[in-house]
Amino acid sequence: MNKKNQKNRLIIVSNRLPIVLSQTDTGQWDVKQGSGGLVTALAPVLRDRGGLWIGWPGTSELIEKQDLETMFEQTVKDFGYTFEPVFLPANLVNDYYLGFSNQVLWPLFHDLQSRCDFAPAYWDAYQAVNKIFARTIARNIKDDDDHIWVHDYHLMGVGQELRKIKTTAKIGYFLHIPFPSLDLFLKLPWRFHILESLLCYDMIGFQTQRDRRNFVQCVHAMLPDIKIRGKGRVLSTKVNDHTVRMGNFPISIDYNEFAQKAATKEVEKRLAEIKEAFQADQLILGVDRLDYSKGIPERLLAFRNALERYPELEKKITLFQIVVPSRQRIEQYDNLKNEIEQLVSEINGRFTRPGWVPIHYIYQSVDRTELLALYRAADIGLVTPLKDGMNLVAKEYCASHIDDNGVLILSEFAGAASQLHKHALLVNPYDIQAIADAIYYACRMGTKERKTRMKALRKIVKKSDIYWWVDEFLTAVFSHNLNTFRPMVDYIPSQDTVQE
Ligand code: ADQ
Repeated sequence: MNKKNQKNRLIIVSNRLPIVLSQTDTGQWDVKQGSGGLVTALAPVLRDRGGLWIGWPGTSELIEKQDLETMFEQTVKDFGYTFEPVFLPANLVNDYYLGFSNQVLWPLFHDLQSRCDFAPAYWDAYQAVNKIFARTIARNIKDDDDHIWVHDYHLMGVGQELRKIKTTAKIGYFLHIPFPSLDLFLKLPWRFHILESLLCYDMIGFQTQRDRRNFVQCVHAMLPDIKIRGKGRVLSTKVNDHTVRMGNFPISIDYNEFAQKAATKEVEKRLAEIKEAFQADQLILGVDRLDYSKGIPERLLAFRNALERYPELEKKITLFQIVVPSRQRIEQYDNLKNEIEQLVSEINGRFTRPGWVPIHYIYQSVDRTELLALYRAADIGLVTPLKDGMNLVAKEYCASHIDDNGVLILSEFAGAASQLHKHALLVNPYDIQAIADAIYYACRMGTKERKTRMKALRKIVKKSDIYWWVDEFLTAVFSHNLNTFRPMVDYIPSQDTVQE
C-alpha cells in the first residue's frame, strides 16, 4: 500500500460493535474490546490510521444512550480508536435482524430457500436500518479521504444510501457469507435492489472465487448493460461513471496467536486432563454455532453410520460436539436444537458400553483455553457445514495442532475448501456414507500421512492469515494496480474426488 493511502482514516462498519459490556460491583458499566479475529486484525490498523468502528451496541435496552456515549469517549484513550453506536428503534430490530437478515438473506445465501420467509415488512425494516447506518456514517465522515469498510449481509444497502446523500468517500464492502448462484438469487423478491445496492460500493469483497463468479453471473444476467472485465482475482466494471471492483479474499485467523496460545502451560494442563478423561483411541471434534447451515444433524447421522458399518470402531472413537447458542428467538433454531439433542440421545442410547459414551455434547460457549486444548486433543477435526462462507473453525483447528498430528475432514461447500482442499479429507456434507468412510479412513491413517497433510494445511493458514487478509482487501480498494492480485482458483469436484 502506498504511503499516502496509509494515512487515510478508516471507518469500519458492522452490524454489531466488537465490544463486551459488563457491569462492575458498583453498577458502573465497563467496555472492553471483543476478542474475535476481525477486531484483533483491524484494531492495529484503526490505531495506526486513526479510526472509528460503527455498529449497533445490541444492548440498548440495558444501558442509557448517554452513558454509552460517555463510555465510548473514554475508549479513545484506552484503545487508540473509538466506537460510534448506532441506536436502532426497537420496532425495527426484530424485522431487520431476525427477519430480513436471518430469515431471508442467511438461508437464501446458504442455498436453503425452503427456510426463507419473504415477509415484505422485513424488507422495509432492512431498508430503514441501512438508512440509519448510512446517516450515522455520513455524520462521522470528516473528509473525502476517509475510507469506509462495511461488513456483511446485514448492511448490503448502506453503500447506496450513502451515495444518495452524495457521499464521495471510498467505500469497500465484504460479504462474509456465500453469494448464491443465479437460480437461487432470482428467487429473492428484492433481487434488483440488492444487486444495484452492491454496485454502489467501490469494492465488493467475497470469500471465494465461486462467490464472486455467482455475483458476476447475476449481474450479467440481470443487468446486461454492465460489462465486468478483468482476468485476475480482482475484476472491475463501470456503473454510471463510477468504477466498481470485485474480488475474492478468503478471511483467516490470527495464526500465530492460536499457535502460541496452544503451546501455553494452561492449555497443556487442560490437554492432559482431557486425554486422561477420554480413553478412546480417536477423539473427533465438532465446534459450531447452532445453525442449520453447519450440518450438525447430518454429521451425527454420519457418525452413527460409521458405528453401524464399521463395528471395529466400537469403544475406539468418541465424538465431542460443542454447539454455541445462537439466534435464540428464531423457532427454526429451537427445532434444530431439539433435533440435535434427540439424535445424540438416540445414538448414545444405542451404542454406549460400560466405560464408553460415543458422543459428548456440550451446548454452551467454551473459553479459549478449553477450545485450544480440545483442538489439540482432537485426532480428527470434523467440519462439515452444508454451506459456509469460510469456516474459521477449520483454520483454528489446523493452527492449534502444533504437533502436526491431526486430520481435518472438511466439507467441500465450506469456503475454506478453496484453500485447504488438497490436504484435508474433502466430503460432500449431504453424503452420510462418504463422511462415515472419511472418519474410518482418518482413524486408520498412519502418522506419516497425518503429519504430511497437517504440516501442509498449517503452512497455508500461516501464509494467508488475518493480517494478510486485511492488507489484501485494503490494498485492492485503494490501490490502482490490480495486477498484484494473483488469481486464487477454487476447488471444483473432479471424477477423482466424486464417488457416485
Ligand atoms: P460463523 O458462521 O459464526 O461466521 P465460523 O467462521 O466458523 O462461523 O466462526 C465461528 C467462530 O466461533 C470461531 O472463531 C469459533 O472458534 C467460535 N466458536 C464456535 N463455537 C464455539 C463454542 N462453542 N465456544 C467458543 N467459541 C466457539 C461467519 C460466516 C463464516 C465465516 C465467518 C468469518 O458464516 O463462514 O468464516 O463469518 O468471515
